[in-house]
Amino acid sequence: MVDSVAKIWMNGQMVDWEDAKVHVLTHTLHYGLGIFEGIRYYDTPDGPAIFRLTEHLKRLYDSCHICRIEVPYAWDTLWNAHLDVVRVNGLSDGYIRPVVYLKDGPMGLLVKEDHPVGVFIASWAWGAYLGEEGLKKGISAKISSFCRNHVNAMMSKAKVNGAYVNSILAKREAIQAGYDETILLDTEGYVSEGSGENLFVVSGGRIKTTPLTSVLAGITRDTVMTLAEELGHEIVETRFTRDELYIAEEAFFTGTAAEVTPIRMVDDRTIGEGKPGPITKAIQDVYFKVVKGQDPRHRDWLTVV
Ligand code: PPE
Repeated sequence: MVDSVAKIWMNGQMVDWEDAKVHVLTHTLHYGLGIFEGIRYYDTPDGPAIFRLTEHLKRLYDSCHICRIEVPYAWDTLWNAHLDVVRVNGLSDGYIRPVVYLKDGPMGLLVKEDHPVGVFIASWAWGAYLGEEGLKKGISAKISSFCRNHVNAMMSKAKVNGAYVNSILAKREAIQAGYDETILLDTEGYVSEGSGENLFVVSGGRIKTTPLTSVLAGITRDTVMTLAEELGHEIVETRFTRDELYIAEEAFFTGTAAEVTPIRMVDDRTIGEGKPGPITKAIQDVYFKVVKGQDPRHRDWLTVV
């Protein structure tokens, strides 16, 4: 269970945690068309600060645009609601989960423009996504027998609720087999991403990441690309194969939940020396300094609550 906090913002009001409910005929529950985001806030010297709220909110609206869902609230309303959720719950750091969902309305697959749309913004405390030890020592991953959703079967730029069935199938398979996380290939067989993370490798001294085709345009991915360039590294967005991953010097996942998590093993092949490599460690280190407001750069990424 998620540890409860006091309040959830739901359709314009702050409601008590136990009262934040939807009807069983909520359309999104039946068919999965809905949009969500995952945002973290961190304890900084100036108090809790939300990391890259602008970019997350933009992706929320963009995802809705892709799926032709009209968000019934203005940008400023949702912006302030995120801040209010953090304030009212009083945690110093945590995770925020806005969801835009199709309410109960006409059933069936013909979703009309006037289908009622709801929005809620929940938050909870969420520690290291792949475990504290994983963050420090790296995790193991298994290439999935499931492919990442094909780009013309599911919109990869939209964070659609239903798209995550693909992630859940892959993740469960990997955990069942004794690994910490899964890595999906795209439908052409190239490395795509984790169940909820983008993927980077250090290969021949260069940092590579999957281009924005089959993957979500991760905000952490973008953050890490910026920070790595500032550390003097060149980043190449290019396709690579699973065997290139096997012989990479380093590999790591990025994501709001996963932050920067080193990968120490893929399909029982040790990556590099089987522990976080120097480039991964340097990026991880600067990432945590930036999100926690301990680095003078990129203060514009932080919204102090
Ligand atoms: N790919 C996928 C498929 C994905 O779900 C995420 C985020 C990312 C890449 C990284 O995106 P970003 O957070 O903008 O850097 N996954 C979210 C959901 C995780 C969950 O288990 O729930 C997250 O990290 O918040």
